[in-house]
Amino acid sequence: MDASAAPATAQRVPPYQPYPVTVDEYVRFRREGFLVVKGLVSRAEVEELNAHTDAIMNGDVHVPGLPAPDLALPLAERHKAWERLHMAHRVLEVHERFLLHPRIIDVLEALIGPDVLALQTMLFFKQPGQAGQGYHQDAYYIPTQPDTLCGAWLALDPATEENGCLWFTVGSQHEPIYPDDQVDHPGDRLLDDIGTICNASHPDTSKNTLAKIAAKYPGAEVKVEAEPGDVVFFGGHILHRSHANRANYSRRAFVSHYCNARSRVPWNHGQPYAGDSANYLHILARGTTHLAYAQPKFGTLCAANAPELYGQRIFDDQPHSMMGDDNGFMITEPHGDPDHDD
Ligand SMILES: O=C(O)CCC(=O)C(=O)O
Repeated sequence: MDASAAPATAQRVPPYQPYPVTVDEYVRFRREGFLVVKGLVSRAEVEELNAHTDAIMNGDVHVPGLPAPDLALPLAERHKAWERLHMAHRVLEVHERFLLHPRIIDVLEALIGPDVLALQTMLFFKQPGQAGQGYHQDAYYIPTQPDTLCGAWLALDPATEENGCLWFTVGSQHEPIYPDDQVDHPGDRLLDDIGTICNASHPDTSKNTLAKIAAKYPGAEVKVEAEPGDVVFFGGHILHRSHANRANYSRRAFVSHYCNARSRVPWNHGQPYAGDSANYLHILARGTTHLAYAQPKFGTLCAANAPELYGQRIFDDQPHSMMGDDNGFMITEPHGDPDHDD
């Protein structure tokens, strides 16, 4: 075929080996509340993100909207100034590319899809001595309605107990979202007996009263050590935390959050938005939706701008669900079979 006749998107598609999610992985995600996919992102890609992270800390890359680091400070001191960077996918191409990484979205498609909306990015620098994050539930911070939030935590350095890896309280994924009375937080207040918490995310368990909820699951907290390129997926309700970095090496991670693209999202990282939901500001990563969505600012290929690749690829006039097939893989299945959908 004459290359000039190829569709524009086909010419731009990077080499991409899809990640097929098994039914067993889906079940583990539901049973444990989290799922580790080893080596989902290549070492070369991790190195690119690490070089970018170093360049930010050294002042070689400027993050629009943030002051440049104080170059008068010694390097080690300067590095301590960076803890985490939020929502940089709106200003830096590389963050958008990792937010929409097709293999990460393959897994999300199976776990919470098939329609996936990309909401948020955080780059954790976690240099030696930097603090961890105490018990919290992510859906407390990022509400989605229906609640379909899922995090994807990409290890950029080896994450160990010593440098502050993630810990999950298995079983707590079934807990509601606890409201905080001190900050007028909604939580799952419709539950009569829910009670309230305070100081979510505080590392001190005598102040962070989610520790009392964690205590309902004795012996169920598991540490998740990870290698660069491993991705940890976790739902919005599971109690999790990380401890301070006590090592002399960094524990960097790139963390993104997503929901099913058919959930309403009354959230724009604390920034204003028009109307009753901010879906129109978040990017459609996979599938389709009847709700609004944004285009990626830097043109990373995804369902929003390349529906023929990442959208509803077959029977596009029919709704789809994720289902297990006879070979033990999660697949996208259209509805509309008269034998089943009466
Ligand atoms: O990476 C960490 O230390 C904490 C990350 C976390 O808890 C989150 O992204 O919800």
